Amino acid sequence: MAARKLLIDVHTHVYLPRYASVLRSRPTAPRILSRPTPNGSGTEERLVILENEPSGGRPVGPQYWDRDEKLSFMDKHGIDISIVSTANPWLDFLSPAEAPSIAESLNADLESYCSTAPSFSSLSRLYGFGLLPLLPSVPASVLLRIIDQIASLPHLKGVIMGTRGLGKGLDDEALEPVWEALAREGLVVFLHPHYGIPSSEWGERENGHVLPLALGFPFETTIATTRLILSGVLDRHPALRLLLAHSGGALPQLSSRLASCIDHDPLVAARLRHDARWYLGRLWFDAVAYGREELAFVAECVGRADSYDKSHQRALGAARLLFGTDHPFFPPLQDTETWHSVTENLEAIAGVEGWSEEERENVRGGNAARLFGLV
Ligand code: 5CU
Repeated sequence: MAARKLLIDVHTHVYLPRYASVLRSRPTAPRILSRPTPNGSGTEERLVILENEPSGGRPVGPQYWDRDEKLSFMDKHGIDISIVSTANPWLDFLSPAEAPSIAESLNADLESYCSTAPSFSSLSRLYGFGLLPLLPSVPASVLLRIIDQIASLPHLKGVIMGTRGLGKGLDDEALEPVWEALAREGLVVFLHPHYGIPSSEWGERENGHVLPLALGFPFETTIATTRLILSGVLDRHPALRLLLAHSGGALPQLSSRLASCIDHDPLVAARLRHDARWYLGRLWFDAVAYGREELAFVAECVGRADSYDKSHQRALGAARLLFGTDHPFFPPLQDTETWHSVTENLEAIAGVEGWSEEERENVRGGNAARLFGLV
């Protein structure tokens, strides 16, 4: 099958049944709680995962754990392949003693979720990102053992990772063996936010989930990736492949300011091997930006590492952007056949000025097929 015809979703989540059971067993967030339905006719489950989430949480149901629901969502939107990841907050709330074995079990569960899915040609419709027990005091030897496990599972193509690392962020020296092993094994790191920025920044007016999701999530990714770049991780591990959620947040917009601040800081100026903007061209970005102007802008910033010409930059950047949906988050408020959160991202890809049809096809699936070794 020609890779350029595939629609591949690289940003799509699941709470596997084992994980949902853990959430159901918890008295505090993150948790799944059960309560009577408003009309009193039965019970309903609600998901409470974000800081300051209203205590009643949000509706949660089989779309979060049932594989048939994932496949039916894919069919409805013409998605051929999904690279599925556990949704936030991963294992962050577990104790360092219990997280490693739960990580190993969930990785095995995800392999079986993918490997027993329908396939077409020589490909499965489902692949996955595994989990690492990234918690303070989990020894490197345990992390390396679980990286080995993930690398040995044929449908797992990488790991999903939050921004806290082992508790001190992604610029922590203790993560060096982890970066080295991930790079050596060719596992893609999908960097995803959860914590946002302190909720004190959101004021007193009730704005639902809008500020934490629209701004907090991308700012968290921006800060974490910047710290990773500043610590030289990408210089020391050139083979490390990082995929940033939500098109890298504000990093493209702020990359020249970052470069200038580095240039003018005596402590940091000599630390990196490259100008800060160069590192953008070494990263991958999901195309979950909801607008063609934003995609065009990200592509230009990413392509700037290798060209001075604006339309060439946009074309080069197209090789680093990958379609995603964020399913099962952002369902439509009214019942519709397809999800606006998905069609809007597909329309954005179709609408970027200056992209050739081949570049659009690459963003839809060709780039993912190559990044995850599906061709
Ligand atoms: O709506 C949300 O809370 C989320 C979330 O938690 N994680 C995610 O990936 N997208 C939306």
